[in-house]
Amino acid sequence: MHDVATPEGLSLHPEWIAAVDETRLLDAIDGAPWQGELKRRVQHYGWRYDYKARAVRAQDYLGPLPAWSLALARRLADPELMGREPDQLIVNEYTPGQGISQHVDRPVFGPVIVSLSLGSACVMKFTRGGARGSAVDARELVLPRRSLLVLRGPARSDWRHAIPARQGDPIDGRRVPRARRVSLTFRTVPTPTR
Ligand SMILES: O=C(O)CCC(=O)C(=O)O
Repeated sequence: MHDVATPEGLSLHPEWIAAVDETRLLDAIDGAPWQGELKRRVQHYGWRYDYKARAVRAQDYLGPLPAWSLALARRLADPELMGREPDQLIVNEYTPGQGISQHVDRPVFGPVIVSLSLGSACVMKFTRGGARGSAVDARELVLPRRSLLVLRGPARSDWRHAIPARQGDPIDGRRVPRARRVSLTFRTVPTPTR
């Protein structure tokens, strides 16, 4: 049954990868070039996402996902998760104090978005409503390191998600300082924007 404390369509899978795999993934990611076009550093694989145009176009195809991500992509094809292998991956790096502003992933991406947290926990904030004076519905969820967040249905398409830009998070009644967090957000691109 859906937990009313979380948006419908959201599931969180703690310890989705082992600590040894977390270290291996971080080493592979840090061995690849980072792009610095945003406040935070990113790496794009599969398809480049144009943040200004908020689009993925046919010419933005970058090639297959990197070898270090393929075992994850295969696991994500599980019908309980994405139901097919993702073909797009954005790696985001957040140093303490960095976050991501609220957004809903663009419809150019497929119906399921997943995000794997490495290195540090953080709180993700979900909000809905607020247009034309309606009340804002807000929920907060702790994403532990090595957990997999899955967003589908209303959680993917109706709720905005954000990571507040701050140095620490309230977790289990105490303030936990953040460390460097690296997230792997896997998506599908059914048809690129023209
Ligand atoms: O860091 C995350 O877990 C979420 C990243 C995200 O929302 C995005 O890249 O659009």
